[in-house]
Amino acid sequence: MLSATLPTTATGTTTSKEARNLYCLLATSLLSLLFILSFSSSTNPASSSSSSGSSPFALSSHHLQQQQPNSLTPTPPSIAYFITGSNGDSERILRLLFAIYHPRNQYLLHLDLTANQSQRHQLALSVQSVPIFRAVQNVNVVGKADFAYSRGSSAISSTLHGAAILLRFSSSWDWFINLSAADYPLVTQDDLLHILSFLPKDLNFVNHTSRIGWRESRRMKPIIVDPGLYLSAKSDIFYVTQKRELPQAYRLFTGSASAILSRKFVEFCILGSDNLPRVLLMFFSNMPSSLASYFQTVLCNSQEFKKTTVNHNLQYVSWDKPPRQEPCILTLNDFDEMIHSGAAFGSQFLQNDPVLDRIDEEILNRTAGKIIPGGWCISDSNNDPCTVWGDTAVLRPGPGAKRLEKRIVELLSNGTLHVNQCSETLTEEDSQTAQNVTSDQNSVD
Ligand SMILES: *[C@@H]1O[C@H](CO)[C@@H](O)[C@H](O)[C@H]1NC(C)=O
Ligand SMILES: *[C@@H]1O[C@H](CO)[C@@H](O)[C@H](O)[C@H]1NC(C)=O
Ligand SMILES: *[C@@H]1O[C@H](CO)[C@@H](O)[C@H](O)[C@H]1NC(C)=O
Ligand SMILES: *[C@@H]1O[C@H](CO)[C@@H](O)[C@H](O)[C@H]1NC(C)=O
Ligand SMILES: *[C@@H]1O[C@H](CO)[C@@H](O)[C@H](O)[C@H]1NC(C)=O
Ligand SMILES: CC(=O)N[C@H]1CO[C@H](CO)[C@@H](O)[C@@H]1O
Repeated sequence: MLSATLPTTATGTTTSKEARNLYCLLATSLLSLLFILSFSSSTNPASSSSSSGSSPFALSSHHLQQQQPNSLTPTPPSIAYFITGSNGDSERILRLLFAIYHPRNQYLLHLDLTANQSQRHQLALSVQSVPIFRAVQNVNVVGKADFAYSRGSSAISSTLHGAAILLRFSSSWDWFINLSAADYPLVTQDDLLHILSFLPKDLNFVNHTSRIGWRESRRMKPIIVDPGLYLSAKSDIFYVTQKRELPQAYRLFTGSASAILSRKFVEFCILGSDNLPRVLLMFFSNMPSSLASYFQTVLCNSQEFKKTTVNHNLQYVSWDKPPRQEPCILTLNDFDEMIHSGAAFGSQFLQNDPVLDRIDEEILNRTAGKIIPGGWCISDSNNDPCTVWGDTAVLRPGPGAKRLEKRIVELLSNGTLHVNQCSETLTEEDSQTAQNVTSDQNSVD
């Protein structure tokens, strides 16, 4: 898998060694599985129903299935994560990966072109050195990287590139989530997968609004040229002196760059025969910060998908004072509020900030340098329960699932969902702005 995206990595030479390691691992896990089986059958002989299990390791544990019978919960979904970072972000990406890892998911790591190829190579080697990543083969590194200027439009092409690779790698994921190296989870993967398993798989969680406000003059009408699309060295975005009018053929929506998108919608954007995603792609190619508007505008202008949008990306962000242009850096002071918010992810954190250690300890139950434990980790070792793995369909949701459930129930409640869904109703503020736009345009003419 790795060699598919990173052709320079010599995977061939290590195969036999890997196979041996894997064999050792499987042997160890079988041994302790036998131990668990004998233990559980002696304490609880009544429940010995066996299950075929969809685990890629074909190992399933009776012990764990007693705790959480599969029949009561739907099959957990699978998430495809695309994680992007820049020069020097490898460590943050790895820490984030460890904190959101689950064998059911797919992970694609992207160090953008501001990082050199040796960092990408190093990242791939670090990934290769983790036994579970090697065994499941669900973590990959983009070998041919892109620029992703968040103030330009290259971020859209980079996100679509990531989504396209993930579509090809696995036919089984249900949602696509784009994260940056500065993001961190606020619930465990077991919490998230557990809650998502009760939701329709066509929901898209996307902050969106048609009240464009201050963004109109600063983001919608200016014309930019993003050098990330045509230069091979980092260079500044430049603004064209002319401005353009807002489109009439469709309505613009804007929101935030991070979203949770359904597989169906991602396929619509990348493989679909409807031309809307492509037309908008070209329209947004010279608009500032257009990733924050692209998916929103495609979703809300599509009859098929506008009914599937939920107006929240399940991410916690703290804003500066109005006009809310820049998200603040989250610190220990924000801990209570961000956990309380019931969000699944927080953004943005500084590298190795103490608040991340507190999240690891109190929320994720993760030891430094280890993978976040979940229902699939069945080793008895207190040191690292994830050295032996069982059925990946077994989840152990904790308090985070309750918080997330509450948040999602609020979002999906009768009033909230439809009122906030791609709403086109003009508020008084909007019509004011519309008038001001007209007068602006007159003065330009
Ligand atoms: C790549 O970047 C890293 C970090 O900036 C630096 O230490 C290293 O020397 C660079 N390697 C090459 C081959 O340029
Ligand atoms: C997304 O929307 C929610 C609810 O409107 C808001 O609280 C949050 O700050 C927004 N996030 C971003 C990144 O805009
Ligand atoms: C945290 O993980 C340890 C094993 O690493 C486990 O024994 C303990 O029960 C876990 N605590 C919670 C609250 O899940
Ligand atoms: C849900 O909203 C619809 C449309 O607004 C309304 O007709 C219906 O009575 C509401 N149902 C409940 C249970 O509030
Ligand atoms: C529109 O312009 C008027 C005066 O020209 C100003 O008072 C008002 O605040 C503006 N409204 C908005 C939403 O910018
Ligand atoms: C390409 C890319 O990284 N896009 C966005 C992914 O999501 C984060 C926020 O979580 C954005 O900041 C990135 O620009």
